[in-house]
Amino acid sequence: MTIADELDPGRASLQMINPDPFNAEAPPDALTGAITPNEFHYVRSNFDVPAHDGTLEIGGAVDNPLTLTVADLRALPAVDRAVTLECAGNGRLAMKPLPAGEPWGDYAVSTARWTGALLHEVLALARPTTAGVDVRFEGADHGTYHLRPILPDSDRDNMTFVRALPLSHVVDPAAEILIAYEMNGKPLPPDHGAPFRIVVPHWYAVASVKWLKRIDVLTEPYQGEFQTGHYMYQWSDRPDEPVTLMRVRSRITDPAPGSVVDRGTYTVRGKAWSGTGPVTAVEVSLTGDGDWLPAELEPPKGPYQWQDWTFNWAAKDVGRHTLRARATDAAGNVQPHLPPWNRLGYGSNAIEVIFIDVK
Ligand SMILES: Nc1nc2c(c(=O)[nH]1)N[C@H]1C(S)=C(S)[C@@H](COP(=O)(O)O)O[C@H]1N2
Ligand SMILES: [Mo]
Repeated sequence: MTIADELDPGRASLQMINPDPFNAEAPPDALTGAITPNEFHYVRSNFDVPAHDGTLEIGGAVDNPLTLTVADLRALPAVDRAVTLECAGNGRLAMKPLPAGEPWGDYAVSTARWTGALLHEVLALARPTTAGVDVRFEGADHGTYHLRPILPDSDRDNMTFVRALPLSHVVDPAAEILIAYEMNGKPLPPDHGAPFRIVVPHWYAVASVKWLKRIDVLTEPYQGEFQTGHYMYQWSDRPDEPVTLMRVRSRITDPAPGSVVDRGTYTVRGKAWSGTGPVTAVEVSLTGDGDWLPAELEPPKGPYQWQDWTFNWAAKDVGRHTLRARATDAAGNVQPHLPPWNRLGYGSNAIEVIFIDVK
């Protein structure tokens, strides 16, 4: 039996974190499926949903500047990829002292199937020059930033969402960065970047610029509020680092934390993912005393999406029981017991601990 069979999971809905700009976590149930339905995919926006005229301009250090429409993108070969997106601030609430920034719990993570053109094929049409270093992606969203800027020359009342990636990563066919115009088979919803956005597999989702308006090839490394101000790990004991790949993480999706169950044998279920994946092992501890027992880990359904795992748990004794889950990835990264504290609260990937009362 699974505990999910016993519990009424309740009606799923997004958990609003901030109405303006609209930021919301996925409902816990959204983590149980392979794909998160559009209406339950978490939303993280730094500004209001902008107007977008439907065109994408490509310029900077290119030999053939271009303006493209969604029809032009649709005319290119379409690629479909399920991609797990996680906000770099996901799990921030677990950090003590609590950093500034959106107080995300643990549900700013979701997996959608994105369809679009390959960014490297689109960029090739514009013919980047050999002087290119970074590629700058500008969203159509702009206005007053709801957080206090970090960079001294950021004008809080007049900001635009801009991110950059190294040109070498953008032109690498293996990176499979998409300019996506469909999410789970439907045109992109407004909150998720309509009419098109980039989707950067394996990276924290801040790299996946929504409402994409301009792409520019730069001959100098890009600096800006959302690149070298916010979205930097500010460690207390070592130099700052940019937020890039998702850190290895597992979640327990069933049983629900704090549930009360009868004695019996249960299937504990969860998800695990990593930007330096795939995940190679998930282990469960029932005592917190070093008893890491292997969970059954499913192979990845695709290269960029979370993996399922299960663990058979014999709940023999009445009382409070703790369950911990810990993932290890192909690069040898293992989840830590404590979230790696940094001043802006990114990359929180500590081992999850839940308790269940057996009656
Ligand atoms: N243009 C634009 N793109 C953006 C953002 C934004 O504020 N503006 N937020 C980023 C961040 S921090 C995250 S976590 C993801 C969230 O994508 P989603 O809302 O589709 O889940 O979008 C990224 N792309
Ligand atoms: Mo984010």
